[in-house]
Amino acid sequence: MDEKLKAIYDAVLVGHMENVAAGIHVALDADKAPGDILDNALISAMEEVGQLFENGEYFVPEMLVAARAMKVGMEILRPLLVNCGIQPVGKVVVGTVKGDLHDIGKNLVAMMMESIGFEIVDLGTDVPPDQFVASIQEDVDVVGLSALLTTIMPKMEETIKAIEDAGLRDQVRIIVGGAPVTADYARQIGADGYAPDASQAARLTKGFIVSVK
Ligand code: B1M
Repeated sequence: MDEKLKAIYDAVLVGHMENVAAGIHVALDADKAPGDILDNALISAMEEVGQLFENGEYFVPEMLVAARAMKVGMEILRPLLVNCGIQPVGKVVVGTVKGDLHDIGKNLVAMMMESIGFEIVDLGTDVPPDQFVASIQEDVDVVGLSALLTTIMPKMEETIKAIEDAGLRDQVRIIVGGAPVTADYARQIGADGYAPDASQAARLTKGFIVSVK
């Protein structure tokens, strides 16, 4: 790997925000293309972070600091990428369902998805079914529902039902997750997928896009 990109990659892996920003400025000054920096430094580093997490070598804190460092990089690159005409991989609406205020896991899921190139519409927490429905514009590919409270899980089913009732179910894939949610539960309520953690949620979502586009 090019040494300027490697410096950014290594800084993301250890979550060093200042070094990510400095590394990107050095790379841009050396005429590296923003898309090259995005794909071969930021995104590839986050893919490794996801792998380390799945292997049990990284835990939530390491993933969070890496995702934040990645975000710093994205903020520098985003306007340049827009100018280059680089399109996001796809668009994902995420939110924690009605009645549930937990957002740390959902934020991590959003950050991991953003880090591999998705545009994210984050509806926040305590999101009622009709707000999810209203967020589904033509360009939305995937809706991600998060819940941490067992008592609130039925709101996921209600949200999926509301999307169905609005005639939008065929337009989007729906994935669900959160500590009490299981793959069986996801099937039972008619979701298209379940992911136990942020890294697998990002991978699952990318898989949907690759299979469609
Ligand atoms: Co609350 N809380 N909490 N809480 N809280 C839990 C979840 C609980 C397990 C604690 C306990 O009793 N042991 C329990 C739920 C029990 C249950 O129903 N199973 C609980 C409770 C009961 C409550 C209150 C009711 C307490 C009260 O007021 N009596 C209350 C509810 C408020 C409400 O939501 N209406 C409440 C409040 C809070 C705080 C506000 C204090 C705070 C939330 C702060 C915040 O989120 N901004 C809080 C916290 C921090 C927790 C614990 C300690 C940590 C949750 C967390 O952030 N984990 C939690 C106990 C615990 O887990 N040890 C607890 C870290 C996070 C990275 O993991 O969210 O699981 P997680 O996300 C993972 C995966 O689940 C997955 O990926 C993430 C990253 O890998 N994932 C997805 C998540 N969403 C996904 C979506 C996907 C795919 C994967 O696709 C779309």
